Amino acid sequence: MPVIIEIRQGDITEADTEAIVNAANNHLWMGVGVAGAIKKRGGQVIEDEAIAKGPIDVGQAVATGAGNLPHKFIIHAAGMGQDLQTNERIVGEVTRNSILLADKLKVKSIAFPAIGTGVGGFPIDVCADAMIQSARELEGALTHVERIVFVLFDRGSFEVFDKAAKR
Ligand code: AR6
Repeated sequence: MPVIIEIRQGDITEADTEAIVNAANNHLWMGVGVAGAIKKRGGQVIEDEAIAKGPIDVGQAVATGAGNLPHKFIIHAAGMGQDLQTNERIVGEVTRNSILLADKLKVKSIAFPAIGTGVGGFPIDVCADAMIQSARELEGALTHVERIVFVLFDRGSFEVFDKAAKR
């Protein structure tokens, strides 16, 4: 099945997808950035459920409910360990594992933030290439996921992802 890849600017908690991805660490406590926004709008219940499922290996993902958010699932993508650092290989791997988990959960649409580029300090251009490549590589291998949306908070990041997706 073909997969539609979309690049949007905005707040990921407002994404019109069945699942949204949290930029997580491997112990799954939810700090600032995307995690803070999800916790604020979805409720503490999400962090409690996530922590109970951890720790997980860096590069892996787990799903929880979405609390007060309208989504079916929050997929917590562990892009880093407790050093809060990441790299291209991990970002690619965690993107792949998050999409595969969504597919297993019969999710049709999933939204990602730019993993690692906030607290992680990872460069947005390398992130864009790694995440988009991982999404494209799964085309043809998915049963349920038909739409993958990348939601970028600021205009500059949006432009970098938009350019990477057009290559
Ligand atoms: N919607 C979309 N993108 C956002 C939002 C939002 N509401 N808020 C921030 N961004 P970050 P990381 C962008 O720090 O680097 C936490 O402590 C932000 O501008 O959320 O992977 C977690 O608990 C940046 O481009 O994730 C982990 O411990 C991108 O999302 C750790 O931070 C990712 O920034 C994860 O760090």
